[in-house]
Amino acid sequence: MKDIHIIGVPSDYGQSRRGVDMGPSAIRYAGLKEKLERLGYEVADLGDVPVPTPETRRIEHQKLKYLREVVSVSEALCEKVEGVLKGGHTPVILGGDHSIAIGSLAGIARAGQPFGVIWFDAHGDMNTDETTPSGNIHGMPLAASLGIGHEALTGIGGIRPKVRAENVVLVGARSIDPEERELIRQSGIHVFTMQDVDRRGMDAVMQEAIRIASDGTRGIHLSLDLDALDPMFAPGVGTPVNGGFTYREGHLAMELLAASGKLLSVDVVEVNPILDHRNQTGRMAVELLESLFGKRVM
Ligand code: NNH
Ligand code: MN
Ligand code: MN
Ligand code: MN
Repeated sequence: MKDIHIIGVPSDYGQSRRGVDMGPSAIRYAGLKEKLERLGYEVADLGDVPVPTPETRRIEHQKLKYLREVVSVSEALCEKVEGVLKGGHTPVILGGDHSIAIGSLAGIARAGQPFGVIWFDAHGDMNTDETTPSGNIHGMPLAASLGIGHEALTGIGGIRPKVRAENVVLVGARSIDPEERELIRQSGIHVFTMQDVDRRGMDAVMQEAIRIASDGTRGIHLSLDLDALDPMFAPGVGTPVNGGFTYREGHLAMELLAASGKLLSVDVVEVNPILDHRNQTGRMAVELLESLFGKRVM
């Protein structure tokens, strides 16, 4: 059993609501380290990647808000993740908004290729500076990792693309922007919408997702946006969308990934304690991670 190394990334530069920078604290406070230790792992918390203070920064580019800060945080995270993987450990990366995944995937790519990605999200995160309706970079990290979009984002870590479209699976989608939809089609990634989950069931969808993401790769990175879950179970997110995964669907997906033995690394993003109710979403994140790392009933 590989050791787990926790890395916090208290950055909210990828979107416009403050609070998601407190995500790492909320997830730690919900007992992450102890609960993973109880499953039998050696767990080291490496602390946080340095993030500049938002009150000292301004938006320079309306279609790529806080580009400079997102790039600097991503470069720092990339280096950490690369080191943890090269040391033979499993990185558990705590966001922060989803823009931080650019750094996660860059670090994984530097540590060894190819790898697959399962992207759990209500959204596509496949916008670029040319298609974004918001200018928020948290709507762009999957595109950037596939080499699509502004070169300052696609070039992080020096490898472009980080991941091949044929090994990328988006699960839980239910809010895609019009031009983003076109980019998703052209990219060739696999998409399982909520309707697919409704019709085929989470078991079949995840078996297929795991097969696609592990086909010819050395393992799977899970990028877990808490807004994939229904807001009933994860209210503390900046952009909630109705009609998401139930509590059990979320856990079943994690349990199936655990059983696959293919997990390389995980990032858990978009937990916003200011919008949460008594850390319900932080606790949800920890419970999902327990299932992902093998917690079982019997
Ligand atoms: N697609 C929208 C945008 O680009 C919303 C993205 N929001 C997310 N993504 N939370 O996961 O701004
Ligand atoms: Mn950090
Ligand atoms: Mn996302
Ligand atoms: Mn999302």
